[in-house]
Amino acid sequence: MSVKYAKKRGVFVAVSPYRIISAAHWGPVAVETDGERVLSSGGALASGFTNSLQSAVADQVHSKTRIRWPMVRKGLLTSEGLPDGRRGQDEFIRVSWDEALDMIHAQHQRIRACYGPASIFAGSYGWRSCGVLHKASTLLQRYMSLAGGYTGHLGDYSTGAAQAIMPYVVGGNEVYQQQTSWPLVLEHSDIVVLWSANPLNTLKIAWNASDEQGIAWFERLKHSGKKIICIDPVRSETAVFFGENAQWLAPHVGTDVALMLGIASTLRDNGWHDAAFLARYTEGYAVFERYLTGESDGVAKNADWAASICGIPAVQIRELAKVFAQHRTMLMAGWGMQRQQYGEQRHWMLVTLAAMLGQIGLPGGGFGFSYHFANGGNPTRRAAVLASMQACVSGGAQAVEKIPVARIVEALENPGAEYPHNGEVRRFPDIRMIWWAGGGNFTHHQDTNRLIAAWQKPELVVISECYWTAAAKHADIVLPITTSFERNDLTMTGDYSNQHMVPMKQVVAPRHEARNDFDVFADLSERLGSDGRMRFTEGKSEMQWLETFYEVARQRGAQQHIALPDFATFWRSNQIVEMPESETGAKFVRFADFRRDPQAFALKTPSGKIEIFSTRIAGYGYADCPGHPAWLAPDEWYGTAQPGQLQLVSSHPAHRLHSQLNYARLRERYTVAGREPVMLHPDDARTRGIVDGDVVRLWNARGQVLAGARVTADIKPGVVCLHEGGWPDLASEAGGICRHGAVNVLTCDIPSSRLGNGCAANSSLVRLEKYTGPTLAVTAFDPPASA
Ligand SMILES: Nc1nc2c(c(=O)[nH]1)N[C@H]1C(S)=C(S)[C@@H](COP(=O)(O)OP(=O)(O)OC[C@H]3O[C@@H](n4cnc5c(=O)[nH]c(N)nc54)[C@H](O)[C@@H]3O)O[C@H]1N2
Ligand SMILES: Nc1nc2c(c(=O)[nH]1)N[C@H]1C(S)=C(S)[C@@H](COP(=O)(O)OP(=O)(O)OC[C@H]3O[C@@H](n4cnc5c(=O)[nH]c(N)nc54)[C@H](O)[C@@H]3O)O[C@H]1N2
Ligand SMILES: [Mo]
Repeated sequence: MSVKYAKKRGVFVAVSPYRIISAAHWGPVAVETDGERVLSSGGALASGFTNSLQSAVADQVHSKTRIRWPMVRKGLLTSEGLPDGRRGQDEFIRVSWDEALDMIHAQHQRIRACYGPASIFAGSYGWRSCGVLHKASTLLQRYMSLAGGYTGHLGDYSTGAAQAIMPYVVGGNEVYQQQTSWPLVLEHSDIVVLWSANPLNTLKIAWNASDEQGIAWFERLKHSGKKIICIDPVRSETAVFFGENAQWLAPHVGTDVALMLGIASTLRDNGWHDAAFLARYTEGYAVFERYLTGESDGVAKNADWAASICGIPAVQIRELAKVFAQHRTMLMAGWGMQRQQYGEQRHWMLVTLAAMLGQIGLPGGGFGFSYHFANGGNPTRRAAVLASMQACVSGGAQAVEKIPVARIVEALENPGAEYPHNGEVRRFPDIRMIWWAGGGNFTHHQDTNRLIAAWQKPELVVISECYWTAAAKHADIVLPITTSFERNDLTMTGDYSNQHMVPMKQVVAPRHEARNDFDVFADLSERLGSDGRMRFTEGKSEMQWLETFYEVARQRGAQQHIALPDFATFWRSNQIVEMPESETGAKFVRFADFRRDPQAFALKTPSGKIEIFSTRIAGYGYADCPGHPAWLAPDEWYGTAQPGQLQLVSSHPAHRLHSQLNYARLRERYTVAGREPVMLHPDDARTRGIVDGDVVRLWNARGQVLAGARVTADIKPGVVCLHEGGWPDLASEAGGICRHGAVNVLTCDIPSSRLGNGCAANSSLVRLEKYTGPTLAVTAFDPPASA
């Protein structure tokens, strides 16, 4: 269907009533518009599953929490450079775009001249909207590369521990790599274990647009007659989806390594481990075996020992060892269990267990760390893949410094201090300016009260946002940015499959004074010098960039005998292009080459083999990450809980992406008493006099939040689950309580270890009681009064 356009408020938009194709992390969407407003939206692929997130476009565009125009905090206007007042408490004043950009330019130049490029933090981590052009954080970094460099970030919050350890163990990160293809899993696996994985929730999104095939593969698994096991303290949406076709095992939070050791020990004691595989394909098993048997530390890690730590009965642990050894077993692991103190140990021990089973590199056997993410295992297509915007202008500066992404508060607190990271000694930069574009750091970072204190230190904080998030409310300068439905872009679907190419066509004109990140940074680049704009934009408009990225795809496609129409025809058609299937993609088995010929296809580890003992890691001498996988008891877990304390997990939410869409009507599906729901077991509710639907207070030494009680037997007693991404709503009265239930007010901000320095949010204890204080209305989604 071709779309008719008319000029409205200076831009061409589709005319009424039309169905426009666009996309989000949650897949391609068809948006119905009258040219002025979004009327409705839904999935544009026939995937057979309804993804709730796709219905939210009207709320995204028309939300009353949109930022309408540039605003400046009063304390900055009254004393530029030496910020006055307190971020988060000051009034905001409306300014024009030119005033805002002039002010940013002047302060940016002053700070850069005084303290150098490392003082400017543009790491700006986050799930900005998808698209190959309007990549908020990339555009920020592109502008900063023109300005002379900046401090960037290392790693991510998702897999900070696993992605750091895996290269030492198997030579690649595993978490963002294609998995053994689903058709082979369905054909060959007998047992599928979902270890700390909840694909029913987490497959709703991908880093590009989701190709939406993952849940259908799990649906086929459900009816395959194979044995399915879910290991999770929560009976997750996935365990519920499998119903009686799956077994649910609920260990104490953070104790999975003990459970895996108990299984490993049983394998070894019965001679069920694959000694030939270990000898041929691994390095250092003998050292690990001395730990397993207790020869090196006096503690045998047998099933009884494991049971006393993880809470799964020893008979069940022995049974797991037996069935794993007797069948083709695929260990599919998610990432919640590595977002913990000593998180590196989880996936290292899981690879070790898989190595003992000897099935790595066989179809349907071994391990897979991305079946729950971005539809890993959905076969890779033969594809014409789009090019995309780069973070560095030609001849520009790269990041001059980087900090592990989840150590931002530690960095703000300790400028100039040395810290260990992944075998190096690094030094924190002295950060004086922060710019976030495309991330929600006030919802994503741990220990919000500690963050708020550290956040007062920089001389300038700029936030580019579509909405009045908590970060925007704690900024000096707030810039209103378009949503992806107010601009043109392009995306592939499937981070691994490249299944489709999708036009992301502008649906409506920008709301209020919102502008594209691209145009904001182009204007600022012009202020950097006479050729600044030209170097940033390369003289291209939005549509010219898209045509450039498309032409690259067309050339890549031609090499694979895929013919794409010319750009104008493609764009006019308003259609998704599906890429052809690939036989090699469908037959892909992870580590098959290595298994076939371990010399010719040696892994990128020092020994070329799977490293169960790593001489390199042992050489770092980290107490929190020894030379082989080990059980290390965390500071906050079941074993250290005082009477009344509960283990807190902050899993990823079903009806939003982190904090995105929290303001949308989808809230009605999950809120309890108008707040974030907290899952707690009936036993824990009863002893506290709590019934389903009550407002409860959760607290620890770090902070306190209100939430709505969801009393359910779908969680292990002693564990509570409050999903990540709820918007903070900290009251200045009532001791700073969060009225809404933002979990990071309660989580601890410590590194997973000094190897990965990853996020360890899931190692936190809390207390919980029925709330009896004054009624506190939720104001998280209200713009500041002055806005
Ligand atoms: N306790 C706890 N905390 C966690 C986690 C956990 O499991 N537990 N998980 C962690 C993980 S894995 C992650 S990935 C992080 C997620 O943290 P983030 O990725 O930072 O979270 P989002 O809510 O997706 O934030 C994206 C922001 O970008 C804005 N945005 C969208 N499009 C654009 C655009 O085009 N331009 C601009 N300027 N802005 C845009 C959105 O409005 C939103 O505010 O959270 C981490 N935090
Ligand atoms: N709908 C939706 N999908 C998403 C996201 C979203 O916000 N919403 N976020 C996306 C992003 S950025 C990421 S990184 C991924 C996150 O993917 P994951 O990190 O895998 O997701 P989580 O929900 O944090 O954790 C998965 C499961 O681990 C369990 N778990 C927690 N602690 C433990 C433990 O100690 N042991 C065991 N065995 N299990 C434990 C949790 O209860 C949860 O069910 O999801 C992605 N997909
Ligand atoms: Mo993530």
